[in-house]
Amino acid sequence: MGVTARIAVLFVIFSLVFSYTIRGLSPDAPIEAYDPSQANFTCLDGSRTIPMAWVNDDYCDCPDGSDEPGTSACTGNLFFCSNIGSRSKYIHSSFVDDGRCDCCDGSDEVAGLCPNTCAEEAAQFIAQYDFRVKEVEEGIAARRRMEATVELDAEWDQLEEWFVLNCGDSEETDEEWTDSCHATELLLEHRSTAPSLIVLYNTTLESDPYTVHLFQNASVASSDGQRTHSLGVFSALVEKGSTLLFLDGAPCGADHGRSLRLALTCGPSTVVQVSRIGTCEYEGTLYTPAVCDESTLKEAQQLLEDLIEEISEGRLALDEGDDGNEMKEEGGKGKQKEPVEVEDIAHDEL
Ligand SMILES: [Ca+2]
Ligand SMILES: [Ca+2]
Repeated sequence: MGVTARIAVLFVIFSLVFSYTIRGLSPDAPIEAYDPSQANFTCLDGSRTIPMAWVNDDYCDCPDGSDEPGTSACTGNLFFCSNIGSRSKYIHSSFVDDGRCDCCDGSDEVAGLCPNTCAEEAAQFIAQYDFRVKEVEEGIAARRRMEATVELDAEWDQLEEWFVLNCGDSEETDEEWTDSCHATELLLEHRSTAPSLIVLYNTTLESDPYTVHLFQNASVASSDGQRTHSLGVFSALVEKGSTLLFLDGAPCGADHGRSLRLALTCGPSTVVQVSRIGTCEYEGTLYTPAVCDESTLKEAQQLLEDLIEEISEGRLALDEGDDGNEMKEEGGKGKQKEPVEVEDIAHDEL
């Protein structure tokens, strides 16, 4: 046997012996700790050493849950879906072996239950990301059309004049300021960074049951439509001017009023989406061409490129025979433990 052939044989043996994957194990976890050729496994928090056969045996042995990356035995664990050919992701361990397909590669359920839908999922992701690129391109074109028809500088000058006339020096009259003065000052601070924002001033947008009067206030109609509750007055532009904060709306809890965070996002037209995320908290997105620029487009293009790269790398790995589930049989439900002699180890009571 020639040297090359010997190296090839050794490589195959090496691959067979040392190439293993553990069901549900995060790529960030130390895979060597789970080497099935070892007799024992030490919980990653160092608290216990157990037989290797107790890894992914559907019984929670380690206080940190590290012996069960691929079953639902330890509450609070995250299960890693390799999803080769699409995007990898984590799911809560309670979704493992629950009879529903959560990973596109089917790795969260017993073999054969879930068809591999990663190719279809990847195609959907690419279509979504590609759609976003086109949306941003349309947004930039819309912003340019808008700038061609609206005298932005004149609008800003007019607002500045109104501010000087009605609000005066903020240092002296701060407490007497109206909400409009405060809002206008905040908006004026963004004249140079986001010149198109001026077109949104005083715009009223509706998204049933919400009404947002940009840079002024926001409200929500009651379910019977008979009343409206304030979601707050415009109070701040945060996160480098990318989020509008409306605070001190109608009371709804013991001590505080409703509030709304509205993220400004590039979109081909100006629309608002709002939803309630807590008892008194609301969150939303304001899509508008006013904030579309070349950097937004670059970001969207980069996301698409990264996605295609990730999917291609996964497909390449798949072609080379790595299906990401080599040790899947380890996590089968109801598997009985073999009696193993390990000193001072006993299963916790359920
Ligand atoms: Ca276990
Ligand atoms: Ca599942």
